[in-house]
Amino acid sequence: RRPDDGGEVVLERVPQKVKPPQMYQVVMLNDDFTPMEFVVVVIQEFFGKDREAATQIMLKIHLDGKGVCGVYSRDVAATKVDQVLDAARQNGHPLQCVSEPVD
Ligand code: NFA
Repeated sequence: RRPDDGGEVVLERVPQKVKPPQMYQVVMLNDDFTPMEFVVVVIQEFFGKDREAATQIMLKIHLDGKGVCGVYSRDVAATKVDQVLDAARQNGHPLQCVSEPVD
């Protein structure tokens, strides 16, 4: 403090520069070959859905051609995509999945 500041304390407000991170949705694509049961299990395993929610998402993908399995930060979304693609490859299924920024 200054010698003659009379004990005054000044607290400056520092502008908050933090903004929420860009989020990414993990979108799964339909194909004609991957078994429905495999897709349901994958959605349960990697996206933390119960069997009922996973089945609804799978059917949405089957009927609409694609569907969102979850929304995450960039790194987590990329990991989910890798996990799905690895599991699909290991089981000989052509299941595809991508992550894309929301908005
Ligand atoms: N369309 C696939 C089938 O009829 C099921 C499927 C659903 C595949 C969702 C990929 C994604 N066996």
